[in-house]
Amino acid sequence: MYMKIPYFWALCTQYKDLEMASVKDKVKDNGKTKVTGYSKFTKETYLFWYEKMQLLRKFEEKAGQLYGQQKIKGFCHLYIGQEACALGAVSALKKGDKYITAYRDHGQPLALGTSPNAIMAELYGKSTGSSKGKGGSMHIFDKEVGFVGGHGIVGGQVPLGAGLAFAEKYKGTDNLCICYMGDGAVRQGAFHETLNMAMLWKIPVIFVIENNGYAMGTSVQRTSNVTELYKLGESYDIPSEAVDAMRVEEVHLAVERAAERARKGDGPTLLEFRTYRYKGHSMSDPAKYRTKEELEEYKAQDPIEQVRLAIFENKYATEADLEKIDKGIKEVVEASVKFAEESPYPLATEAYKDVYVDQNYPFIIE
Ligand SMILES: Cc1ncc(C[n+]2csc(CCOP(=O)(O)OP(=O)(O)O)c2C)c(N)n1
Ligand SMILES: [Mg+2]
Repeated sequence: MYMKIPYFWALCTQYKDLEMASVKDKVKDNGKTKVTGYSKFTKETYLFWYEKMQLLRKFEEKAGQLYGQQKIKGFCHLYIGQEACALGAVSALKKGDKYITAYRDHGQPLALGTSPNAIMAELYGKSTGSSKGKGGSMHIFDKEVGFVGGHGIVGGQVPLGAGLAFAEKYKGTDNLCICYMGDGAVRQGAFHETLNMAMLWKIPVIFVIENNGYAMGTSVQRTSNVTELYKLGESYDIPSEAVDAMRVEEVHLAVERAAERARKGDGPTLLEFRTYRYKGHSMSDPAKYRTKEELEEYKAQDPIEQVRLAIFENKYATEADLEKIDKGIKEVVEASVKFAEESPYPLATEAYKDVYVDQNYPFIIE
């Protein structure tokens, strides 16, 4: 059974009972919510968001094209439309914090500052890639920026994320782990076991459900009675809230609140980021299970356009300034393609390297 009303409007009705952090800043303008000011955010923050979100978008638009030309092979899941989910977290957290996610994993490392060259080379399967060409699109890793993958098993990263956070608590740091997952992952047993233990042990982890409405072609409504996913955290006494993740400011504020709780020793928070992916599940998905109107309703709330609007409203930059940023991004993306194309494939002798930490692991046959 498919939804009777467009998904977006179903979400709006769900939003109305929620206390959104900056609701006082919003006014109604011809029925559309318009933000008049998130006063705590500076010009630098807005320009950081704009530049990085554009980088994510342009990088992935290029990756999509290259996939079509069969230059990129294997799986490729694009994050287009969900950019605010990564950027609002990066601006709210600090160096030393860990990030982990599923296979839709180009956005977080790009937002954190991993070189676009290393990510593009990984998509090409080249030895200069962030996982030496052995991971591909679903397995980007970058220890330097705290990005711990890139995981292909739905929900598999959830216990790993809690484990990363436990390690920080055990070592006595004030770092935390932000653990992203899709709406499909919350129907996995491992998710529930992890939430239970994380709250019991007050582990400094922020669980983020990126609710983009679908797990492959299956809508949230078709998998459970519980469609307001933040409520799942409440069964484990975890402070939980839904967030309008088409607005990077809302993401930042929610992550900031969760981080404060985690660093104080109060344990996990569950955030349901309400978002949307503009493209199909992966490159081979024509997305026939949803309507054009539904997609357009989300595009009208585009996270980058909303940041652009806020920049103009606050006079933080002119159109010409943003065009200059866009031009720079285009060059960075083009350079990453050149770098990937000119890089060598890994040698066959690399196949057994970096598989096990223990060099004498008995099953390695040279
Ligand atoms: C344990 C497991 N079951 C099934 C799959 C196949 N699979 C890959 S992605 C996916 C959908 C997951 O959707 P969601 O968690 O909502 O993430 P999204 O793709 O929307 O980001 C499924 C079922 C898998 N990778 N792992
Ligand atoms: Mg999903």
